[in-house]
Amino acid sequence: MRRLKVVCPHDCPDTCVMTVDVEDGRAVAIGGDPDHRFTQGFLCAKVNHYLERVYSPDRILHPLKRVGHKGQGRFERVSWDEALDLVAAALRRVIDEHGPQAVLPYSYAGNMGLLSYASMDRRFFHALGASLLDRTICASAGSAGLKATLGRAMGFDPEAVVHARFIVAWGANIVSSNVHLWPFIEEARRRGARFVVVDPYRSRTAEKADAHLALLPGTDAALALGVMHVIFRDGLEDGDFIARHTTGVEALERRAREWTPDRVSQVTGLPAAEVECFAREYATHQPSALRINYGLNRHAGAGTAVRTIASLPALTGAWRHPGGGILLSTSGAFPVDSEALERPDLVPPGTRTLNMSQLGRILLDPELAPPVKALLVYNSNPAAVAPQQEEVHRGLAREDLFVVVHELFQTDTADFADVILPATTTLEHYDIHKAYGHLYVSLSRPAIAPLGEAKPNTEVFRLLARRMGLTDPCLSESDEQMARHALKWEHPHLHGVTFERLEREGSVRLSVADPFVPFAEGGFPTASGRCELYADYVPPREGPTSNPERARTYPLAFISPPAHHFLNSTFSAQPTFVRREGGPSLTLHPEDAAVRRIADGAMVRTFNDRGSFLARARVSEAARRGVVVGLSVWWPKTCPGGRNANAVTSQELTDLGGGATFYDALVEVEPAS
Ligand SMILES: Nc1nc2c(c(=O)[nH]1)N[C@H]1C(S)=C(S)[C@@H](COP(=O)(O)OP(=O)(O)OC[C@H]3O[C@@H](n4cnc5c(=O)[nH]c(N)nc54)[C@H](O)[C@@H]3O)O[C@H]1N2
Ligand SMILES: Nc1nc2c(c(=O)[nH]1)N[C@H]1C(S)=C(S)[C@@H](COP(=O)(O)OP(=O)(O)OC[C@H]3O[C@@H](n4cnc5c(=O)[nH]c(N)nc54)[C@H](O)[C@@H]3O)O[C@H]1N2
Ligand code: SF4
Ligand SMILES: [Mo]
Repeated sequence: MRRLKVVCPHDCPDTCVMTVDVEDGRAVAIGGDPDHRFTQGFLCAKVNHYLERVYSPDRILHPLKRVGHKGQGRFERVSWDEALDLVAAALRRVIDEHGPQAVLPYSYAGNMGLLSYASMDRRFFHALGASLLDRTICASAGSAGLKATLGRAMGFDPEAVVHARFIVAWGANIVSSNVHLWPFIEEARRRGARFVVVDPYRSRTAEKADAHLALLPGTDAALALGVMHVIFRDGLEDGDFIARHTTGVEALERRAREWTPDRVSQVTGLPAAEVECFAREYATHQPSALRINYGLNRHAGAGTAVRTIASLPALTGAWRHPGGGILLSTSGAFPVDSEALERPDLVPPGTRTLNMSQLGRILLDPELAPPVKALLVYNSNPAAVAPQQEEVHRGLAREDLFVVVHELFQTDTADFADVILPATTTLEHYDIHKAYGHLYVSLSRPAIAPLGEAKPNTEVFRLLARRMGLTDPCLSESDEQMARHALKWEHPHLHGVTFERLEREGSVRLSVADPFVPFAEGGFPTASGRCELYADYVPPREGPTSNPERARTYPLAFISPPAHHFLNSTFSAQPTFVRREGGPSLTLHPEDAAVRRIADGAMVRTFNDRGSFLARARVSEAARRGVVVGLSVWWPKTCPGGRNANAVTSQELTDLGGGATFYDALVEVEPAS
């Protein structure tokens, strides 16, 4: 038996290193790497069962072509040669008739390895001249907000949170979606830290908190303005840090003056006393750590909210201390060479960019010129995860749209395919990983041979490039060649780190201080070199207080955060996890349930003018009044009625970054007949 190490590729801040025991070419056991400082020897509730996924009888192991009508899900096995010929012929036909921009890639973070996420695929589409995809479905509003205030997606060293005295999980369900941070928070609490959660829903993380501020969705910036109000009113600011390392304090202070705790209370639905208390504790307990996350990123004003909240630590000087400051993503600390990986220089000038959060609109737009005629989907399941599902499904069902899906499982998206190509798991391919929740670079080597005829993303696009007669030498580079150029090795954060060392050690911490205290002495990577303070509140498009007219018809704010045992729509059809989650549900407050005559366990219909879905009611105070919660993301075809939470979400975008607004949706709920 051999023990090997591979990296978990899923869209999760923890990027764990796992151990895989292999016997006669078969993986027989899996675990968290005990030697890795962030993984700490354990995996999450999902990936603990990874071998069920790798060896699932439901895996797609051979190329398939459609035999039934679109969306019906009837396919027949073909050889790789035939599948590639079909795809190449269709792409040629589309390009001849409509030009290369009628081809659209659609991918996201099903696999976050640097090679699997964006390397040969991008080179291929760039060389082809395909439309570009703006990958906005998750993090773009927050990235834009963070960049505006701090200059880059960076924050406190997550391991240093043990030193914090006051920790806030703000729009962050750490126990479910960032579980390897939890032991560090527990250690801080053993040392006396207070832990507060800001979340409209009593999540698993909120259940464990010292205090839970259940505000209305999308009102976070108003809460932050209230905190600033109290800081200035009571003279709790760090004048020295502000003077030396920030710009814009006067305008910020003027704005904050308008946000009395009473006004904050009206907008957020929190008692004014709770706002006061939170503000005073935040300002006076140092180091204070704000772990903000994507839960507060899915509203119309999300970019401004992150920009505003990211201004808080500079006001109190929290950045001075290990574990102090704010953290959304560590990804900006990694010197990734995306020019080398993706070759944007190959993009023909004038190529258009289409926003992935509006896929339905794009596919149904009669004016789009050229129309999208070929869609190549990989690392993503848009029929489940993209907003406004009716439009997405109608678009994917277009008879004149050629759809290729590279997948491991027969997802709802794969049901719409003309050609399905089988993909490998992380155990079966090579990759190199950064992280967005810690500071380690890791190399992942195959532990077992690909199952059936499965191929990794890089190989699929190498093969397609050849089939399409594309000859740029970069289109035939090997995975290892690309990995060698994936990082800017001469960057100071990689001082002393080489590719060879990575090969030897598997996972290496960036050569930053330990603990890393990025802005203790200022040095913000903004244009001014200072933290660019800013504060404003952009209300949710569909909030009960911000859009009372729409709220008359659809009075409840709907959010659909990840279920504990799912990872977006990955794992959502794996029997163990379906059993544990117990079927699609809608949590609503007892008072909201009572006026609608909804009993716990009853089937309910959640609807608005965009669509509807069915789920079982969970009547519980875990949802605050006026907010209903549908833990996600279920596969639509496994839901009663064939639709999931995204039936009611909208394709409108965030203020900054063009992000999706999944949690900005008003709905009504009724008993299902
Ligand atoms: N188990 C599990 N882990 C995951 C994922 C998963 O699906 N399952 N997904 C991965 C991915 S892609 C991402 S982006 C992250 C997502 O994980 P997080 O970044 O933690 O984001 P969410 O779970 O979407 O939301 C976190 C919390 O924010 C709350 N929330 C919703 N609206 C608001 C709001 O307006 N304000 C505030 N303050 N809170 C709000 C939600 O109720 C939820 O409890 O996790 C990753 N990890
Ligand atoms: N209602 C609602 N909708 C949401 C969210 C929500 O909280 N609520 N969350 C949003 C967020 S944060 C995100 S990030 C998006 C996520 O959206 P996606 O990135 O589409 O994530 P998944 O649904 O997990 O789908 C990823 C697919 O990639 C496949 N895959 C895995 N590895 C590989 C590989 O190596 N190669 C190929 N070709 N395929 C692979 C998996 O089998 C899976 O079906 O969803 C968004 N949608
Ligand atoms: S999903 Fe996240 S927590 Fe689970 S094993 Fe992968 S990286 Fe670790
Ligand atoms: Mo995400």
